[in-house]
Amino acid sequence: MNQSARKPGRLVVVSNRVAQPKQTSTGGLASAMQAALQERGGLWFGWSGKISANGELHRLSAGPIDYATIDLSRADHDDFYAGFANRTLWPLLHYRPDLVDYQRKHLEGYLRVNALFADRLVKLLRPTDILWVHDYHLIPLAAMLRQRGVKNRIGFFLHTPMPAAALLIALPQHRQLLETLASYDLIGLHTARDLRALEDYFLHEIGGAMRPGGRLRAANGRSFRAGVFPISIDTALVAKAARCAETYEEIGQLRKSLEGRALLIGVDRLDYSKGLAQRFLAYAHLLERAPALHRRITFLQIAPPSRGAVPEYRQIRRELERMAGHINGMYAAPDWVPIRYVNQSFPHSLLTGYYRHARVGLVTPLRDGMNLVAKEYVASQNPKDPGVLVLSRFAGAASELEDALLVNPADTAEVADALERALKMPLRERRRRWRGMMDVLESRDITAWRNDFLDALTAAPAPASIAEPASPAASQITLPKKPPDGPPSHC
Ligand code: GDG
Repeated sequence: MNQSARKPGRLVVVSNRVAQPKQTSTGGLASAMQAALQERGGLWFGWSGKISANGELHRLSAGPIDYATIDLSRADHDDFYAGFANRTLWPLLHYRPDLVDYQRKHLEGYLRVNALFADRLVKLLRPTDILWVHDYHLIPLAAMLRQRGVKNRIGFFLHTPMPAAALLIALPQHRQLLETLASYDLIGLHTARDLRALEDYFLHEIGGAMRPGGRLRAANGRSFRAGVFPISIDTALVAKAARCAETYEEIGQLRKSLEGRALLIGVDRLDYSKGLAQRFLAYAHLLERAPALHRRITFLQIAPPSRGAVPEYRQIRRELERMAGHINGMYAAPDWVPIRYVNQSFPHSLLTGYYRHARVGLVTPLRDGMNLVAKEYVASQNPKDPGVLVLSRFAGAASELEDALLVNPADTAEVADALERALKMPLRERRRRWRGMMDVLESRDITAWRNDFLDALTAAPAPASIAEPASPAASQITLPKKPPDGPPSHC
């Protein structure tokens, strides 16, 4: 039995969205949280996904797990979720300052919803609970809970990259917002690069210090630990699902439709961080310079739409439709379509079957915290005849999957080279590379990830025992009377 399972106290998971029982499309993270909650007993708290005027609290229990979700008002949803979280923080955290739309009203909404979460959650907590908060939507939540007297251990995991300090300081009010991270006891990041960026920001931009034992001390006096915890997948489960999918009718139909052509596959939420436009260009580059490959390969890009309320996402959708149409118009033949571009989502088990059938997995985000598709593609392969992963250096997964063909997604010629190499790669090399990556995924799967994080959080010094001044008060973030220097809506 692992250490975290032995510790008393419920686990309380807090995330923007909650995977409730009986919801079909639960991903790896949702299953990992459900397994941890099942093991310790606990509560999962977050937004219900519904919009209503009265902020209704919904309660549901399934075995040892309680679910508590709240509705958001239209204004809260627009300012917090569609605004500050997804039009300010998301592009900033993905190195896209050109897309950052900072509006004071959105920051106010973000703080308002975090305060609403804290108000509702504090009433549900018990003194022995251990809290695990997820992602960029909830940066100031611990500070707001501490203001309300919460002394429990609170951990935070950032699922996105942590960008370089030089970029973070472009965010108006960055110090007041990001210093609230010090109210957590443990901060988990995907890679050593993300950890360096966080340390650099605290140490060199906002006057923090490194304490003995590697704890970071913020200028406001509170100290916390930050560490690298690369998220993973349920490797054995994915491998099994992919084997089982061989018998699915849909997989048979795909195989038949390919008529012996090699399949290249990409699976990504429709998001500008995923580098889909650059990927399409790289594929066009390959078709242009290797006519011998025409009719012999097919690229299937699955891209379920996401965040349709945010204008940038509607724009990328239009752009990709145009590009796919253009490439097919240039190169298609009466009996061959070079790109199959599919804007819909599929059951996860079916996806693993598609991965298994693909000779090349194309995972080329411009920036990605980890990228679980890369790991799922590897775990889905047939060990006797595995495909090749072409992976962006800027996905967190690149720090672990060194046997992939690593590329800079902005260099379309380099990506085209890698695709050609992957398509021609001898079986022996494919097997060697796959084994190297699978070893990583077998030794560090999603269960190891959650246990490592929870063990580290449980081992962190109890918050009450740390001599410290009052934690930073996120509600005290002072909004400037007039906009700071620089253009008002872009930084
Ligand atoms: C964020 C970070 C980090 C995709 N299409 C379908 C579908 N998926 C599943 C995949 C995979 C998951 O969604 C996507 O995970 P990623 O990691 O690739 O990307 P994000 O959604 O951006 O996730 C990322 C992750 O958080 C975890 O920390 O790795 O960097 O951005 O599991 O298989 N699932 C189903 N149908 C689809 O059509 N059922």
